[in-house]
Amino acid sequence: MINLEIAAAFSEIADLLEFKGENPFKIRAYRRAAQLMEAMTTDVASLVETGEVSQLEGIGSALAAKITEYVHTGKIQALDELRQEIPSSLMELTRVPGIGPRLAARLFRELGIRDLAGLEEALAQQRLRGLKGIGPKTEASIALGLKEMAGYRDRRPLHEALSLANELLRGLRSLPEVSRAEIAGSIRRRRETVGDVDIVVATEDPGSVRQYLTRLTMVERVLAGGDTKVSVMLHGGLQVDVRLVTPTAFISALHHFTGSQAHNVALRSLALEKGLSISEYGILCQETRERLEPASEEEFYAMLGLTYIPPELREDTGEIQAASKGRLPRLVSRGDIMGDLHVHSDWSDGVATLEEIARSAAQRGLRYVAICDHSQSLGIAGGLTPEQLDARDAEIARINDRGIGARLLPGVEVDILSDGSLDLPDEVLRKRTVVIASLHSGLRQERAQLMQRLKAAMEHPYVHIIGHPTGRLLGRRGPSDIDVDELIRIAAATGTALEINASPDRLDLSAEQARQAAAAGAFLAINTDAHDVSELDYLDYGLGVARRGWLEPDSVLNTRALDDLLEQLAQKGDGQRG
Ligand code: DGT
Ligand code: CA
Ligand code: CA
Ligand code: ZN
Repeated sequence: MINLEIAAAFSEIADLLEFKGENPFKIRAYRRAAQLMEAMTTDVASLVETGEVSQLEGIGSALAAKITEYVHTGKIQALDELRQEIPSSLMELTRVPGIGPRLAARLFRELGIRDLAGLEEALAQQRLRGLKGIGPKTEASIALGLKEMAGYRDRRPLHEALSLANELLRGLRSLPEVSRAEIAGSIRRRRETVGDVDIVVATEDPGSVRQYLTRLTMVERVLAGGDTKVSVMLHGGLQVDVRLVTPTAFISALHHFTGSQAHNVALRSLALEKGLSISEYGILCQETRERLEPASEEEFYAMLGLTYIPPELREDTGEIQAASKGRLPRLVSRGDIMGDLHVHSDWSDGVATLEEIARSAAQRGLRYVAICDHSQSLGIAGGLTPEQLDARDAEIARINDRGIGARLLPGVEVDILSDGSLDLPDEVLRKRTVVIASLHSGLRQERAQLMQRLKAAMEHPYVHIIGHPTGRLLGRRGPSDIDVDELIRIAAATGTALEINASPDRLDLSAEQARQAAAAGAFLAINTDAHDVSELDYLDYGLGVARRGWLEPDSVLNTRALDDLLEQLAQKGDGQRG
C-alpha cells in the first residue's frame, strides 16, 4: 500500500530535517504523520481523491499537499531536495550508538567528518573531544558504539530488510508477467542480520519485470540490469538482487539463491556422490544428461535422498546428515505457539490497555498472555509497586471474568538488582503466575558478579524465566559478559526457562545459544516483550531464532496448553520449596 511508502518518506524527511537542526515541532509533525500513515488501514490514495486527506487529524495542509504530491507523482520534491543537500553517508553516522542527527551534523560541519571511515579516523586522533560539550568519556562511548557496529557494517537487522522485501514481493506478485516470486537468501533463512535482499521471480517476460523494478520509487539507482538478474539500490542503502528465471527453473533457482553457500557446497558434493550435479537451473543426471526440474523444494531434496530441510536450518551445521537419516527436528512453528509470556501493559511502560492486549492476542490466535510489567526500581519504565501490581491484577481478573479475548496471566518482569537480590519481596512474587527476572542495570559488571546475580535469580523458587539473558541490543550494545554455558547449566538444573526475546533489536538468546540450551535440557520461552499490540507480531522473529536453533515444540514453554503451562510453572516453586 502506498501508505507505507509515504510513511517511509516522512520519516526520512524528519531525519534529514533533524540533521539540519530544523524546528523540532516541524520534525515531530513529520514523525507523527509517518506513524499515522503506518497505522492507517484505509488507502490514503482514496482519501486524496475524495479530498478527505486534509481532514485527517494531525495532517496539516503542508503535509496533505505532500501526500497528494506523492500519490499523483510518486515523488516528494522537498525530500528529493533534502537528499541532494545531505549525502547518505552522513546519515549513516546516525546509526552509530550515541550519535543522533544533531551530533552527526556538528561532526560534519565542525570536523568535516562525512562517513564512518572519517569518524573512525577522528576517534583515533581523539579529535572529537575538541568539540564543545564532548569530553573524553563521550568520545570513548562513541568509540565503543562504533566497535559494536563493526560486525554490522554493511548489514541490516532482519526486520528492516524483511519489511522492504515484503513490500517489493507484493509489487512483483501483482504483475501479470510474474507467475511466482519468493524471498531467498539470508532473509529466507531468517539470519538476524542480512547483507542484501534476494528475490527469485518466475517469468517468461524478464524485460517487463526489469522495467518495473528500475522505475520503482523506492529505488535510488540501478546497479545492474540484465535478463537474468536485476540489482538495485534502495534509498537508505539496501541492495536488492532479483533473479529472473523461467517458471520451470523456479524451484532450483529458489533453492540455489536461498543458500547458505556452505549448505549448497555440502549439498553439491553429496549430489556428486549420487551421480547428480546441482545448479541454479536444475539437477542434472550425469549419466543420462537428463535435467530434473523439481516442482517443489520437498521434491528437490527427495531427489537427493533427503527429507525436506527448512531454510532456517540450511547452514551446514549437521542438517544434511540429519536429513539423510530422516532425523531432522520437527521445528516449532507458528501454529504451536499458544501464548506470549512477556508483554507490557499501560500499567508500566507499555501503551496498550489490558483489554486491548487480550483482544489483540486472541485475534492472533493466542490463548494466553502473561502481563509482565516492570517492577518498582525501574522508575523510568513506570515500574510497579506491590500495591499497583495488586490493583492491576484485580483488573486482570475482571477482564478474564468477562471472557474478553486471550486469558491474561498476572505476571511481572522483576529486576535483578546489582547485588543479586530481586526488586520485589517473595510474597509479592508468589502471587504472580509468571515471573520473569531480568538484568536492567549493572550490565557492565564483571563476569563473576553477573553470574552470581543470574544464579541467585534462577535458584529463586518463584522465578520462572530469565528475560533477555545476555542483554545485547543488535548493532548498539554487545552482550554482557555472561558465561552462557554456565547460564544454561543452571537453567536446566533449576527448571528456569531462558527467554528468546523476539524484539527485533534484541533476539536474545541467539539461535546458537538457544540450540545449545535445548540440547542441555533447558526450556526456552519465545516472548515478544511487546510494549504495544502491534509488537505482538514480533513473535515471528522469535520463531525465526527458535527455528534456526533447531527447537522442537517440546523445548518451548509457550507451546503448552494453558493447564499444562500452569502446572509446569507451579512445579518450580513446589520442587524448590519441598
Ligand atoms: P547475506 O546477503 O550476506 O546476508 O547472505 P546470503 O546468504 O543471502 O548471501 P548472498 O546474497 O551473497 O547470496 C544469496 C545466496 O545465493 C547464497 O546464500 C548462496 C547463493 N549463491 C549463488 N551463487 C553465489 C556466489 O557466486 N557467491 C555466493 N556468495 N553465493 C552464491
Ligand atoms: Ca543476501
Ligand atoms: Ca545477494
Ligand atoms: Zn526487560
